[in-house]
Formats: sequence, C-alpha cells, structure tokens
Amino acid sequence: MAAVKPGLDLDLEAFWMPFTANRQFKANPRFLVAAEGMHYIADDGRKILDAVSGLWCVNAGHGRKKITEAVQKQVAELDFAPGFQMGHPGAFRLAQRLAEIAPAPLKHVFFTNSGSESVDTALKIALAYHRVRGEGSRQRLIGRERGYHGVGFGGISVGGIANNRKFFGSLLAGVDHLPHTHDLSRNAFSRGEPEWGAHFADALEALVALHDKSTIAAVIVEPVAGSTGVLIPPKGYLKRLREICDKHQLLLIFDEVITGFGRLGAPFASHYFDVVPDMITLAKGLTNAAVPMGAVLVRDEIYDAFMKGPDGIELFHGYTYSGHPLACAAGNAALDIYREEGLFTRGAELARYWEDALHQLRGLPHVIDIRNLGLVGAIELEPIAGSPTKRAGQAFGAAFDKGVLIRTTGDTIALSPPLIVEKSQIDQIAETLREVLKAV
Ligand code: PXG
Repeated sequence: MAAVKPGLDLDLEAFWMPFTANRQFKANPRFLVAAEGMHYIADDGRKILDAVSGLWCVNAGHGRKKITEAVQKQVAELDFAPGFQMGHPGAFRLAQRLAEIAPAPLKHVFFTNSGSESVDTALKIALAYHRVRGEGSRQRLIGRERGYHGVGFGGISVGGIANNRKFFGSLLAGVDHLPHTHDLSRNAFSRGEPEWGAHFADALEALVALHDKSTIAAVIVEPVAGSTGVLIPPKGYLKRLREICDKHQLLLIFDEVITGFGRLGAPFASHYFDVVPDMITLAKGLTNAAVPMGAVLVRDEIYDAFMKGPDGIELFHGYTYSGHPLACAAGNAALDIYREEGLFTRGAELARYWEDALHQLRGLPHVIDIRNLGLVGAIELEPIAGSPTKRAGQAFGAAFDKGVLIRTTGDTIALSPPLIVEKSQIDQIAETLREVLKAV
C-alpha cells in the first residue's frame, strides 16, 4: 500500500527521500509549505520557528524579497549561459565579490552546485596542483574522524562517518584520517572553544612520519564540525594544523559549507580563528539557499601554478551549471543583504546571549554536554540504553510539535538559527527545549 499524505492528493512512494528514514516519514509525514523570515508554515497552518536555518543554509532568513526579485529578473533576462568557453557578467561579479570578502590570498573562485561538489573540486585541485608543479607523488588526502564533507566519493573518503562510508565499496585509495577532537571527559560544557586538545593536531605529524610528506597532497577539515554534532575546535588546534601543513608543504582545505557566511560572527571561520587555509569550500549560505550553488575559494599561488602551464584548458573539471545565472543572481543579492544588514558580524553581537540561553539548559535530565560558538550550538543527550538516536529523535518530534524546528544527529541536538534571529526568539528556542528535555 502506497503511503498517502492525508489532505493532499499525493502518493509518497515515488520520492526516495535523501538521508531520511523513508518508511517512518511516510507513515507520519511532516510537510512545510511556506516560509518567511524566521518561520516556516507547516501544512496544518502552524508557524514553526526555524532554529536551524533550514539545513544550516538560510542565513539571512526566509523569503528575502531582494533575492526573489533578482532571481525572477535573471530568469526572464538570461535563463542559462554555457560556462565553458563562454561567460556571463553575473558569475564574474559574484567571483570578484567573494574574493573581496575572502581572506586575502584566496583570490580565485571555482563555482559548483553543492557542498559535495565543492569538496570534490577542492580535492581534485589539490591533486592537480601538485602534479602541475612537478610533485605528482603527492596523492594522499587526509581527512578527520567525524568529518562530514558531503556525499561524493572524494567527500565520503576523507569524511569520517561510518554509515556514510561502509555501504560504498573501497572509496578513494590513499586516504588517512586525523583523530576527532571531541572529548567530553575533559571538555564537557565548555563555553566557546574548549581549553584542552590543541595537541590533537600533532597527529598530523605522526601521519607525515608514517606516509612521508612527499606522498601527501592535502588535509581537509571543517573548522567547526557541523553534521556530527557541532564539535568546536580546541583553542590553538587550527593554528597548529596550519603550522604543520606549512612545515611539510601540505595544502590545508577548510570546509566552510556550514561555517561560511557569518555563522561564527565573521564572514568565514578562517577570519574568526585567524587561520588562513589554501582553499575554502562553500555552499549553503552562498545564495541563502534560494538556488543551489557551491564554490571553492583558491589561493593565488595555486591558481597561478595552473596559469603558467601550456596553452589550453588549465583544469579539466567543471559542471554544466558552474556559475549558473540564477545561482549567481541569488548569490549577488544574498551578499548585498549580508552587507547591508551587517549579518556577517551579527552572530558576534548575539553570541554571548546565545551562549547563556543554551547553557541555562545544563542540569536538565540526560543533558551530558552543551557547546556553542557564534550562532551555532549543540546539546548532547545521553542515549537511551540500546537505542542510540532515539532520545534525540523524540526531542525533534516534540520540538516540532511545539513549533520549533531543530536538527538532530546521533543523540545531539544541533542549532544554527538564521542570523536575523531576535533575542526573544532565542528565548523561545531555549524555553521550548527546556520543556522538551524535561519530557524525553
Ligand atoms: N561539507 C560540509 C561541512 C557540510 O556540512 C557538505 C559539505 C555537503 O554539502 P551538500 O550541499 O552537498 O549537501 C555539507 C552539508 C546536517 C546536514 O543536518 C548537514 C549538511 C547537509 C545536510 C544535513 O547536519 N551539510
């Protein structure tokens, strides 16, 4: 029997939903039908406060008129332009503006359509870079346990989540992983960056000793790991990673698909931590999620190495929709909004209030950790014995029923509201979670 959404003339079986327990969802479907500002509207007409920016992506809030109008105008004027051996002004404008916001030496932008494509693009650029400069033996890629870098074969290979890897064969060869930095025995309930754990970066020295630097192309990490439960880097950890990469000429890639565009109270995490990587992968907030788009920001020296090669195509890589006109229109409008409304730094102004609101939930039943940075936060729950993820799953349902959309991963509640959030809405998120956590 096909699942049917009551009240809507829809057979739900045809759509194989991504990262979803399809049977569970289809037995009890939840539909969103509209959105504006900080809220979704559910199909039963209820207003749901969005405490996770859709999926960490609607940084300026929903239904922004400026973006809507820019996309409408663009689709009427130039719906599509081929991006290979042709250009359109919107893509060059967006690239130039991104390069202006990016940390200084990252002046070049390669467009993709998603975070997963950005990651695979950055990994390919890293490999090709070493080859074009005559060190093609550098082929090994290093990721991190509990890392999430999307779902392409490159991304799951450097990623560190067993369920995302184990079904998919042998993955990329020549990948190794750093340990993750999450240690509740030392760092539980840290406010902001944990004090303890910079030494986790030294594991990179051990990998260099094991494999030899001449075999290693790049290291990729999320500055703050998002999908595996908001893991905040220990103080000094990212700086130390940068130093070790410099020492051995390894490229350092920051995956800022979540941390980009103001999430930490600065344009990028790279600014926040004052650590400049060699490439930054982006997506999500780039267009405020109105049109899919990703990008890779690339350091001068890397781009220049390709531009010195023989005449002809310098990098055999790209997508039909790289720099799609609608995505560029949305991206340019989103950047206008971020700048005009000061959203790149609003997270810094609200960070303390956010931190206090979340940490007031300490002491509630089953809360084993609370973490925060900028406008991102997480509450880790003690799993129900024998049923991991169940407690957080119940919290998700209960919060939704009480009018707040959260995200859960494992038994951790992850929070990242749009950067336009008001203090009263932070209170609402915290109060709703207080009620929810008393009951799960
Ligand atoms: N890198 C990072 C750091 C991400 O967080 C991707 C790459 C892949 O992006 P695309 O656009 O290909 O999905 C992501 C995506 C969650 C959640 O709730 C997180 C993501 C996607 C969906 C859900 O944690 N991050």
